[in-house]
Amino acid sequence: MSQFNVDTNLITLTRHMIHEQKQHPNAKGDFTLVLASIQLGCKFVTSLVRRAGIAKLNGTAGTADTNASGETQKKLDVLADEIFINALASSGKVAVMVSEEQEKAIVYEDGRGPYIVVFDPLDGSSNIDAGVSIGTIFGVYQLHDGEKPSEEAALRPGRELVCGGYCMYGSSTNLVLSFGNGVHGYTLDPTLGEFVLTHENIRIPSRGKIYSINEGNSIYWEKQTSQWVNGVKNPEKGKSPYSLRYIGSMVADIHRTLLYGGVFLYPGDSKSPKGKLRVLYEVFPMSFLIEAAGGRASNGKHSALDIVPKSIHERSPVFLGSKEDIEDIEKLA
Ligand code: AHM
Ligand code: MG
Repeated sequence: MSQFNVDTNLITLTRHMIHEQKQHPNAKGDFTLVLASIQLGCKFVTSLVRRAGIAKLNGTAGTADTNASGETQKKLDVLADEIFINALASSGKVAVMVSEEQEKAIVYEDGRGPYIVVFDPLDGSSNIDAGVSIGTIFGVYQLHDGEKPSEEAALRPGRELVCGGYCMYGSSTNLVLSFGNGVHGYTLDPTLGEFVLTHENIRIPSRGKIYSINEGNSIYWEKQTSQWVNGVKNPEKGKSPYSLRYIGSMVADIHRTLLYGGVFLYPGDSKSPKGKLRVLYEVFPMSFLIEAAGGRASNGKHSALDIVPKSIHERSPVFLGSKEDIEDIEKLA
């Protein structure tokens, strides 16, 4: 801190990456380039989200436009997808990309780089037009030695991620990520255009006071979900009931869960046995962060990071949050 109370020695994400690279003598800087392209994508999307209303970027892309899961695409969904694809491709280090908005993986067979990036370019689309927080979710894998780039190469357990994270476009832009050893949060300083370390080593409390779930689906819930939710709403005498918070943007709900504790649930139910959220680019990166912060990520029975996806848009029930709360839910399976 300088004598005028200005921090002149900021820890930015770029600085952190340069430091990390130095710790690995064989590192060639490839991953630093991938992360630089993700940072660029997040800054670009931030600028579009901030002026969406003025620039007439709210609303659907066009009547016929649906994504790989059959959902209507918003203009910002389409733009965010293009932004991340272009940024990642130009890094020259990404061999395979899987996006929520693309039916098939994008595969570069020219041996350009060792990385596979899975992403949901703009999650929480239903909240876009209301100005509620939305975000980008991403995960990075590395091709095995000698492995050829292909869509199948992305079908691996979340435990193999080398990096997982999200960027939340909320009252500020927050990039939260982990390489498996600790979770760090960076806030975009709009005047510098840099992500500055603001949340070092985020640890999720072992038990929380908040549950987060779309309670409108309760008539379809399975016994495991109903029993646990009823339990925290009607606790034994002397204990307080949990509070309900549900934004409907996974990124914002997970951001709160990481910082305050509690649980975020998107279970399977009689209407949608596999739930809603997609394994590769929603469940895995968030599970990776939650476990790296000391929490628990589950599909209801075992760690969500051990799921082996069979297709790129596969869904899974997911239970994420404070370790002891999630273990209580697993006991009811
Ligand atoms: P999206 O990828 O189409 O935006 O859908 C994912 C979102 C998550 O952000 C959120 O947790 C969930 O859908 C909310 O679903 P619901 O409206 O069924 O509660
Ligand atoms: Mg999504």
